Amino acid sequence: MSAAKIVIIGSTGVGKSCIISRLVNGTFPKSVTSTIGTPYFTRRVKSKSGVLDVEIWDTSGQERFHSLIPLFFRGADAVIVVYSVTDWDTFYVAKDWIESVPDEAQNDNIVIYLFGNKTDDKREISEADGVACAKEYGCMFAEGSAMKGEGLDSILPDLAHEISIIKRKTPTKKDDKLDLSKKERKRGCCQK
Ligand SMILES: Nc1nc2c(ncn2[C@@H]2O[C@H](COP(=O)(O)OP(=O)(O)OP(=O)(O)O)[C@@H](O)[C@H]2O)c(=O)[nH]1
Ligand SMILES: [Mg+2]
Repeated sequence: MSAAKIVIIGSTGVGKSCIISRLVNGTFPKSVTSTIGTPYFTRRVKSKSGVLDVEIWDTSGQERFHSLIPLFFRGADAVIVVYSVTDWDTFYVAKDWIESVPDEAQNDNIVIYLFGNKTDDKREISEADGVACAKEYGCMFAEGSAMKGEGLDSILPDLAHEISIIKRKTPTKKDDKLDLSKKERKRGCCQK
């Protein structure tokens, strides 16, 4: 089975890059700068369905890059939508993403995983709010802390399992590659 593509999105500062660092290296970075560009990382994940290689694509939550994010949904099997449990604004942004991802990705089967980060910090959003949101949109959910290394262990195995099931059911689109040039041409008139 070819590598699965997972894209991580959410407002700036919610901890996406730190979460990836935990998922890929098992460490929390001592210092981290806001992401520019879209680096990706690879990992081999064991799940109930066997072994799956995954690519995890980091993105920038900065507003000025917002309209570029959907470019990276092409060919994606899953997105991890991150908010910070300390900040309602990031939760509303996460909801907006959850609503728009299947359309933007042109993939109704795309797996969506909602993750509430920074549970070690002063909380504004309860776990019940997160659970209710995930239930409303039918997505997977967990919350935790990249800083403490809590709540992250099951993300990749659960996603890999779900992706494996969907990949077995649906034929792969071999030509579904990222094509920046086409999208770039569209921008400038009516893109967000
Ligand atoms: N308290 C706490 N702080 C965290 C946690 N995860 C990340 N941070 C801090 O949040 C800040 C932003 O983390 P990043 O990983 O750069 O956030 P990001 O979502 O990648 O931000 P952009 O790249 O700008 O979109 C950093 O100062 C991290 O140390 C966490 O679980 N708890
Ligand atoms: Mg980042």
